Amino acid sequence: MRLVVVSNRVTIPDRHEKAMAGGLAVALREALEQRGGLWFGWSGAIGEVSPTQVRQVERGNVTYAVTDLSEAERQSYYLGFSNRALWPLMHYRLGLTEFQRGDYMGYLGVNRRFARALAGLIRPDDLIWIHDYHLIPLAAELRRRGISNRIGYFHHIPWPAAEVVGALPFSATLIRTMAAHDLVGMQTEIDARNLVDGLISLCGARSDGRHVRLGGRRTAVQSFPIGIDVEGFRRLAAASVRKATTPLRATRVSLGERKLVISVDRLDYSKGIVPRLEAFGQFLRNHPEERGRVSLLQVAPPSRSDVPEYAELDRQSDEVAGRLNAQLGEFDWTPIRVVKKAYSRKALAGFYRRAQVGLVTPMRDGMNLVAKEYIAAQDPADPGVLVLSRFAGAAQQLGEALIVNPFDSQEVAEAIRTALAMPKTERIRRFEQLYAIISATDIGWWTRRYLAALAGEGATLPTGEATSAPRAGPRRIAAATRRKRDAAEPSSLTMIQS
Ligand code: GDG
Repeated sequence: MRLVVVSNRVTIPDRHEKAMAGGLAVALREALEQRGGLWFGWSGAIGEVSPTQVRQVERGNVTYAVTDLSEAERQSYYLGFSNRALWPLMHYRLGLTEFQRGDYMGYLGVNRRFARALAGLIRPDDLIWIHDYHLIPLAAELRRRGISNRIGYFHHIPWPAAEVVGALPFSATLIRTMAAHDLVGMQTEIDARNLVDGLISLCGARSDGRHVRLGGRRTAVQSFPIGIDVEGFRRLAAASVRKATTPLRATRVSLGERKLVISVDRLDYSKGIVPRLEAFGQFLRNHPEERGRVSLLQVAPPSRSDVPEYAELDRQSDEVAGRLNAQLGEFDWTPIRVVKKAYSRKALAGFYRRAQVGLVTPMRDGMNLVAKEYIAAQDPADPGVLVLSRFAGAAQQLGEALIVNPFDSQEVAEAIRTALAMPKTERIRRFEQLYAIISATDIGWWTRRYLAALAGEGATLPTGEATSAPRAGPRRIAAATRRKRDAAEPSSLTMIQS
């Protein structure tokens, strides 16, 4: 069975380069290479578009089929409806949700155009796997064109409660198109439950808990918590100690013996960057004895800078970091460093390994891969501590982290203090539990599990079973650690959808 992956953005790999990005993009490419297949989506370029214009490039047994967007489509489909309406809505930020009918029409139009172009490329027994919120109505458009293949969808971001979804004009019309899939994958059980509730209350669907029935179709809705290339990241981090990257060497010089707290996020309001900086300031005010002994490094590569809310966040984060540094810093110590650029994966792995605390406090997040990368990068003999927002999907799996409410700056401040003071035995105990979970549910596990469910291999699981990864002790960790796998190359951002 050939695999067809559809995502908003498609990056065609260079002939000479093995793996351009890490994590998800590489995992999908590997799945495509194993089965042979097609990857369809937006090229990232803006141009004149004809309705079915598609450029095809062959790389081994994978065909990359891409189409450009017109400037009007980029504005309405991508910046407008996807990133100013669906993104904030799905992250529970109704106050930031900007709904424009024209944008919605543009969104539907691009999905229709993609369906038309894609339908001509599909073979009868292809498995079709659609990714993310840009492409919610795509399957329904494919069905209208007579495509009866098995179609799956994976939603990378949170799916909010029906009350929140219902605030979006035309929400019932939009979300009922989810029923055009055979399988819908969510990051967590909560997201899966929210979708099923929404389909029942907004669209009149019926459900037995495992499946939703709507419009004569039966759709399985399940959680599949996404993972990372644990072994690849572990190796990158271990190598960073043997052969320090330039940024890591520079960090050693500038930090000396000081402790480091690390945060890594796209510059996005869902990640809670500004409240986190404030919480770090709170921590230094609560514990003056820590001043001069620890710094926060926030890596925040710019993202979606054409969207006004992101430009505002850019300004705010500079302002807050500047104010806190001015109020709390010393001539020889800067409490907070915010760097707005992307580093290689290798450099990131080195930063994670060097940091005593991984501070991952999004206000909402589908999963959050940084939390898992931080764990994977630790030295098992002397690991750091993960402080994790309860509103990241990852918190459903990583209960041994210090779980915090990111809206409570005092709680976050005290968790930073607890993490910095945690005895080694407790750090090791927590690390071992967390490492066992992330390696048992790594990116390979996720891809295999999703594709097996989509292909209908084995009975579908009740919602929730997929989230409970086996808990494992140190022996299992050692075995997982020994497993050989190709290390991912340093990369630009891993995300295929943003
Ligand atoms: C969406 C969902 C879900 C960041 N800075 C640099 C860099 N990164 C990499 C990280 C990580 C990735 O980007 C970000 O992944 P997240 O999961 O944290 O967040 P989103 O981009 O919002 O992703 C999210 C994910 O989809 C997968 O389903 O977990 O909830 O929002 O891998 O390391 N990579 C490099 N340099 C950087 O400066 N190389």
